[in-house]
Amino acid sequence: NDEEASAKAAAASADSGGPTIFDKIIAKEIPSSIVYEDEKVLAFRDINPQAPVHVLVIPKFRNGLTQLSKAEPKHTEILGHLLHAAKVVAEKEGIMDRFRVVINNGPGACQSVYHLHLHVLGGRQMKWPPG
Ligand code: IU
Repeated sequence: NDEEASAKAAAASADSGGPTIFDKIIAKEIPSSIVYEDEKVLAFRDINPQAPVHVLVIPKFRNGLTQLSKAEPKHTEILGHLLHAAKVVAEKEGIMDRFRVVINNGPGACQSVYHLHLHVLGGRQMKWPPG
């Protein structure tokens, strides 16, 4: 709803380049519900799901990728790995033929955590265009 959307927009902040809560999730200092993990990426359930399936896929080593707009040629391998992991998540969650992958970039797109992450969403009819 609108109230939730504006709360999320207000929570959106700028890129400080500092550590984020995802570092603690990767270090398992904060528990998360892990869906998939390998040496490069971690996929875990979003704490505030926007669909029956809402999983975040993140690089374990941020390496400057606070947001997609910071991507450089050195990041192409991890970017591909993240997208492949999103597919694996969709497969594991049983939504292979009906899922969406979203990257919010910057305050104007409601990015709130500055550690690159893919949202994998599904398990309900998705609307287009997204809000
Ligand atoms: P965004 O694209 O930066 O807005 O997405 C950040 C997501 O991280 C958002 O969907 C939050 O619900 C989610 N999240 C989380 O899963 N666990 C946390 O501890 C925090 C945020 I803070």
